Amino acid sequence: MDYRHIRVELTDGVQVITLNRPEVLNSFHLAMARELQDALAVAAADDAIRAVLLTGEGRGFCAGQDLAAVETDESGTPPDLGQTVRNQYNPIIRAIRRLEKPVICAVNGVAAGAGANLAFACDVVLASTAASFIQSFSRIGLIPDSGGTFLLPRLVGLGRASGLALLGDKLSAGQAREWGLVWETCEPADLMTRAMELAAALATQPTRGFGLTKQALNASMVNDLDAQLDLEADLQAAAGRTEDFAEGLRAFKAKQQPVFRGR
Ligand code: T3D
Repeated sequence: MDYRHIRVELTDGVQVITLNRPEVLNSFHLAMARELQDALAVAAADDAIRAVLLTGEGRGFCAGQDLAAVETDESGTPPDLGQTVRNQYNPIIRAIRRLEKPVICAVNGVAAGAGANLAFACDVVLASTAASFIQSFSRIGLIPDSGGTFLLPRLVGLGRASGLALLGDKLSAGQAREWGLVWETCEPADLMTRAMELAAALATQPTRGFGLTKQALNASMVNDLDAQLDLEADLQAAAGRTEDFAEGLRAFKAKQQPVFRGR
């Protein structure tokens, strides 16, 4: 696919995806959503890609739905927002959570609405000190989508999730870090260097093991302890059959650095 609204580059095993509609703070219309869906499908299929780094061009990360692209018609028929959510956002959130490779998000500026929840769906979130997060849905009469009502209570607890969703207040990068929504904050000028360093390091690690870890963490959000213990046993059995585990064990015994190939 030719990308017009995102940029995609492969460097050191890292697929860097940059949302690229800076004039509207990288808000989503259908075409940009389709391109991001395609890039994530490529990431899943291409063994040369061992980590994904998602960021935004310009002063914003992503302002959620492009509100200018929401169709209204003169007869007063309301737009079918359910269709937008099903076609645009749900496939992206599912793809990120199901991708058996780490997804790092470098939040370079404001992340609002679906843009905030897109960031929170990623595995490791870095944020510039200039970044902020807003569940702006309530400001226009909508509900948090893109996994927000699932992930936020699990990430920050019901009280904070309710406050964020109902009040729609801007959360600074520092506050988001204190609340555990962000792994690390850095100066704006350092964000991409730090994010790339982290993503490139993850891309040299046991990718299959990461994929299995993501499966376990996803399932932990709905399983009880018994089910999760059983799943851990199954997934550990699969991890034990990977070439990377054999390499990790060999290197440990030989007191050498392992060379993981993601197999
Ligand atoms: O189909 C469906 O709608 C269902 C799915 C919903 C998912 C959602 O994400 S709903 C939530 C949609 N997003 C928002 O409500 C956020 C709207 N934007 C803002 O509240 C503010 O722009 C920000 C708080 C994010 C940033 O404020 P600020 O002051 O830093 O920037 P700005 O001046 O408001 O925006 C800069 C430009 O981007 C501006 O255009 P202009 O005036 O320079 O030509 C603004 O109109 C444009 N822009 C920002 N956000 C959006 C947008 N254009 C279209 N859609 C946007 N979401």
